[in-house]
Amino acid sequence: MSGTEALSNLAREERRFPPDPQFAAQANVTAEAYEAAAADRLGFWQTQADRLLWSKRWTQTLDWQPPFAKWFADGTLNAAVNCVDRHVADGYGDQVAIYFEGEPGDRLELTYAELLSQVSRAANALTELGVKTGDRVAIYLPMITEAVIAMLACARIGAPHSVIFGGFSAQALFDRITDADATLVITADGGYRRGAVSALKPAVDEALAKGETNVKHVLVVKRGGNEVAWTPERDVWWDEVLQRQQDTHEAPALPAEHPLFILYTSGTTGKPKGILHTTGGYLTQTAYTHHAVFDLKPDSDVYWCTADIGWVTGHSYIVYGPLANRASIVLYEGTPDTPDRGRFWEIVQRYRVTLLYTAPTAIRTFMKWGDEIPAKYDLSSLRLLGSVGEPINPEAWIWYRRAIGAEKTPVVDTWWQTETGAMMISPLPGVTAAKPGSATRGLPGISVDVVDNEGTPVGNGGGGFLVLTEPWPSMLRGIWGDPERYQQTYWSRFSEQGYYFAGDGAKKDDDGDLWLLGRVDDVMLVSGHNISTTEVESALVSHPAVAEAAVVGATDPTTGQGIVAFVILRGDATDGQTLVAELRAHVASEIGAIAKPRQILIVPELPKTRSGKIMRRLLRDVAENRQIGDVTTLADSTVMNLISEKLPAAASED
Ligand code: 6R9
Repeated sequence: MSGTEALSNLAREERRFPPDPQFAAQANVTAEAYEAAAADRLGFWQTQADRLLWSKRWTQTLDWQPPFAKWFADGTLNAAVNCVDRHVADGYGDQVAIYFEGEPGDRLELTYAELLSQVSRAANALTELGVKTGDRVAIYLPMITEAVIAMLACARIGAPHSVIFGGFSAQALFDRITDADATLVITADGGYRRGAVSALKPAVDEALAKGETNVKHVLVVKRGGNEVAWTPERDVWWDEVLQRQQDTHEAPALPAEHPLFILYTSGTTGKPKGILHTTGGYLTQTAYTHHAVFDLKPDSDVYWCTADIGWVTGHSYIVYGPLANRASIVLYEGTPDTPDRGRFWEIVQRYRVTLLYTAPTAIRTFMKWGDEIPAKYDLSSLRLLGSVGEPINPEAWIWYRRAIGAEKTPVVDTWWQTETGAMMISPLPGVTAAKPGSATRGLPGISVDVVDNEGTPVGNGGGGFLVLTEPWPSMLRGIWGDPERYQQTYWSRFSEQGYYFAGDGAKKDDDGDLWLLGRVDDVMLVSGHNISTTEVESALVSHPAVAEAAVVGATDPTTGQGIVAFVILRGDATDGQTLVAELRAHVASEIGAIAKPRQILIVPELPKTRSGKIMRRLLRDVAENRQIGDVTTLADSTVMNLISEKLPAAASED
């Protein structure tokens, strides 16, 4: 990226959504937070850390030996005590901690007192099964209460968990179990997925048969009721072992830098990286950002994050941040279209959800399904909407606020990564005048910038690489077992400046607000111009016929790369050559003739990872007429066939 390109239509967005005065008047955090953090960054984070319950308060806030950070290192605390015990001790034992909604419609409410007793039993059970402080536990569960309980039980005894998304294969499980050298696996017989039981335990059995592991036991939750094979010495039923435990457990005080979890990110190439997070700094920043960005009022809000617990969003914003703040959370097991496309809105209506956190991929899908579906439900309880996972296209942002937020709720677009552990860039709902499509600026206490190739900050109106210029409390502490790769991946690109390289491109607009442009690997070079896939996609989505778009650069003999777009139409739009011509003209008028796609293919679906991110690598294979590469991380591997079938029709125009 040249760092000087200013082609963007995005950064010229003129719609502004200042906070509603009523919302601002009651907001948890005001503009003073920026000033406090700017005046004394470490002091600011100390104040936030003091919102937690420490067994021993720290004396040294930050020990920074680049790129290795220790936060609050001589303090001790217990993450589970912070998320559960402390609320019960403060008299909130009867408050609902989890509203669980199973996909088939079964429901369960768990109060903080009940959660405490379950977590204590589970902690005792882990101990009985030989798990000790420091041992790693793999968790491979559906979205059920036991997933939260298992994570907190591990945290309670100081056994770092490694949650593996329930959609991963036996091979992926084996790789992660051996890399983390786990001694216990917690799984279920099965879980509900699109109206049927999908088995989980067979994948664990198959994984453990693949080679040597150190797994001594497999703890199995009964959920699906499906038949499972049983290895008597090794396998134990969750219910059986929990039943015989005491429902009290004395939680140890653990050092702030004690490992809390490892979470594997696949990335686009190479073996998965085990991202390591520790306790005190991670909990400080997840709790603070959840408080500040979602404006949680624990006595009255009902908070729902729709992510899966197998991703970082589930860790930080279903479990640790919200529970540390004493939220009442909704936990939903299934898909948004089971039994029908109104399921999410039915859940919002039923539990009177006030704060909703979901991903652009879901929002664009809802757009495609049409406004009339959410319109059938009472969504008036909602008072704030959040987005995470990909850049949110301005039109999707506007749709979200209008069709879901009744044109009144703040929308917070939150940028962060598995590696950052918690939100880094986001509006503050009571402070920031939001711009659709911009994550706006670094949160209080967070230092971000956009730099050019040489690591020099670009001015307003410029573009380049997103970097983090100062350490932050919830930063990854390394890649499990591979300090070299940690240094190489994140700290070598701008080693001279000592910046963390996020791998994303970004732009600063004339006000200095940030516009995230996706992974730098996805940036296209057309006739010497850097064009981001995000910009062209957002231009396409701003056309009324388009619900979703994915754009790639394909080798082109004259321009270096040519832009190829894959487009999903909205529910009522019709396919056709006139439309394709219209879309090309639309992109030209939104961005400039240089960004006009060489080809536009109307497709029924797009290839996405299991966490909902578009896999442009596979689309590049299609666009360049290559054999399609590795599809194992696709959520639905049949999607590529649907797209390839469309290919012959995709003649290029002019
Ligand atoms: C939390 C999460 C991280 C990557 C990140 C970026 C993209 C996430 C975004 C966003 C633009 C946002 N990303 N949030 N891009 N705007 N609000 O998604 O973590 O799975 O590790 O992905 O996701 O490209 O670098 P993770």
